[in-house]
Amino acid sequence: MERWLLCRPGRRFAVARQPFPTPDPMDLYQFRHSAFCEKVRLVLAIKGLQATFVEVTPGVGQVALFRLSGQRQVPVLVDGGEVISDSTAIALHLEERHPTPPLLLSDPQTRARVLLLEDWADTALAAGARQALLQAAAADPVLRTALLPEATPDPLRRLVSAVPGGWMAPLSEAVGDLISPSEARQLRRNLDQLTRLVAEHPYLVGDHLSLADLAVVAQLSLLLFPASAGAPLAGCGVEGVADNPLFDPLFRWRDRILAEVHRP
Ligand SMILES: N[C@@H](CCC(=O)N[C@@H](CS)C(=O)NCC(=O)O)C(=O)O
Repeated sequence: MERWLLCRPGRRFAVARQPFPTPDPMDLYQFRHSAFCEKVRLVLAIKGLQATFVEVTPGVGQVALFRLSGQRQVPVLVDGGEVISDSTAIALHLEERHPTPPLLLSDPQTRARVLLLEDWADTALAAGARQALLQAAAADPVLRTALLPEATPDPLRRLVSAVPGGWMAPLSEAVGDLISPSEARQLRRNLDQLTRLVAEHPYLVGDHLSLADLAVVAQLSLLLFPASAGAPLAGCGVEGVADNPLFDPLFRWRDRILAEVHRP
């Protein structure tokens, strides 16, 4: 069946670790640079599952996504006959269908810690990281051009890149996307706490990799893009965070988790 009505063709690729195909083909509707989509890709990768990644075009693609899933946000996973939206719901669905390796850990207390930390990553950390990235992109033409949807026509891409950074800041402010000084301080405090946690323990909860680690790692990708983001984003990030030596151990931990998941 043709599944390309939603999105521009050309971006289908699969997680490569699984030696055997899963019984049901899965499609992940995504924005490539969304941290919530990255979280789902990490869950798929650690479980060795294959999925076709379908890049959704912001706007027009989301109308079709609404028809598919009843809402307009990515990620959406289509697993056989089931359509699941929201990264947490997708992670829980995959955990139930493919319990190995377990990402919620076994005992109820540990599971509760994993889910609480995952929710913190998806809310407070996600909001801070997104605002900090938008602010950085407003000032940096390379960053904001690289973050444009892949379907963006070249003339518009050139136009966005040509706008001087200072001109974008008031626009960003007008739509309430700029991070306030107190939010920026809170983000740095939270990153500092995370840095301390990972300095003492290889994983955020218990002795094994869990959904909490993957949720935090996914959001950190907005602050310092990992190698998997590709050129020119890989290695770029939010000034004051990505280039802050205090956070080096945190991003080294992030890269170690990505290596464990077999992702660059
Ligand atoms: N709680 C959702 C959040 C998903 C979300 O915020 N998705 C963003 C991309 S990062 C989106 O689709 N934004 C488009 C829109 O809201 O129209 C999850 O965990 O999946």
